[in-house]
Order: sequence, then structure tokens, then C-alpha cells
Amino acid sequence: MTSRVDMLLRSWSWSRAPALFKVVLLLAISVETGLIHNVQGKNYTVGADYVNVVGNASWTNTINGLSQPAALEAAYQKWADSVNFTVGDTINFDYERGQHTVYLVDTKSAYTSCALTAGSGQTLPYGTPTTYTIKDTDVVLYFTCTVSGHCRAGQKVKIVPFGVTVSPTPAPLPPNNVPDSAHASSPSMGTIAMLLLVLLSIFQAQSYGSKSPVTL
Ligand SMILES: [Cu+2]
Repeated sequence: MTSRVDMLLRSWSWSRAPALFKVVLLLAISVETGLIHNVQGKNYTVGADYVNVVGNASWTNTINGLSQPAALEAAYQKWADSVNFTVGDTINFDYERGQHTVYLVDTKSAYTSCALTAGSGQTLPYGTPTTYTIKDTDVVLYFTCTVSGHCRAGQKVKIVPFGVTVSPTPAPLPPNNVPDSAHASSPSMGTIAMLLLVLLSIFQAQSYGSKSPVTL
């Protein structure tokens, strides 16, 4: 089965490939296989597209300015269930400084009852946005806000990293809910590069084979 393509590729050797090409190819493979991707992690904004807010700050104690505790908590939980968090992923809490806080609660009971006493957790330092990066030791993360009444108003979210927490009736995700790094998917450059590399390895082995035996 010697095609014209086969003959063409036989004349090509990996060892003769330009160094830059090899670097690009290996980089593409690293990205595609997740070696680089996992180190960077993905960014997720809490409540994005699930919690309707005035403005863009989706870490809030109201829905469109109205207090709706049950609906707000449910919306945050739906958002959390729509994401598969893993190590290195960053959770963004988007809010105006002074309006809210991000409090990582130690226990489920403190989270459930909003009993946020001293020592029941820790406040994350403010940032634009305030962030939390998932660690490999994380099991369940309980987040809420320490501003008076906000926890009871439904400003709380439970995040289970690594868990398969797909909601039974997944809401359709608007395009802008997709994390940035996920936009560049489908048959990507990395996939194509990988196929090329496999092909080249085979043909290189064949061309060596004419001089000395090579086992694949
Ligand atoms: Cu708040």
C-alpha cells in the first residue's frame, strides 16, 4: 500500500526538521495533552450567568436588587453544579469593595445556619476579583459573605472540587459562561500536531529500517 503521500513522507525525516518546528510541535502537544493547561487552571466567576445582578458583580446578596434568599442560594448552587472544579482552577468572586466579603467557612453546620462566629472560618483578602485557587487537599468548600444578613439572604455557595456534581436539569449555558481556556477546543492545533508526530515517527522508523533494523 505505497501511496504518493507515503513516498512523499518517506523522504522526510524528523531529524532533519527545523528546530523551531520541533519546539512549536512539542509545545502544541503539551497544551493539547493538558501538561501546560492544568498548571494554569481555569477561571470561573461565581454565579456568572446564573445570578441576575444589577451591573456585573455576581457575588451579591440580592437578585436584581431584590432580596430572594432561597432563589439566590439555589442560583449559586446551580452555578457551582455546572462546573467541574479541579486543582489549580481559580474561583473569582466579583463584587465592589466594602459591599461584601468572601468568607471560607470551616464547617457545614456553620455554613448552613450562617453561624459565623470568630474562628468559624477565614476571610479571603480582597482583590479585583477576590480569588480562591483549588488545592488538591480541598474536599468541600463553603463560601459566604460576612456582611450582616447576607448569608441568610442566600449569598452562599458550596463547592465540591473533583466531584461529579452535574445538576439533574442542567440550565443551558450562555456562550460567555464557558471559561476562556475552553473556547479553543475542537480539532485543535495540538491534535493535528500529535497526529503529524505519530505519522512522522512511523516514517522515520521506516527510513531507518532500510539501513538498520529498528523496533517500534
Ligand atoms: Cu455580602
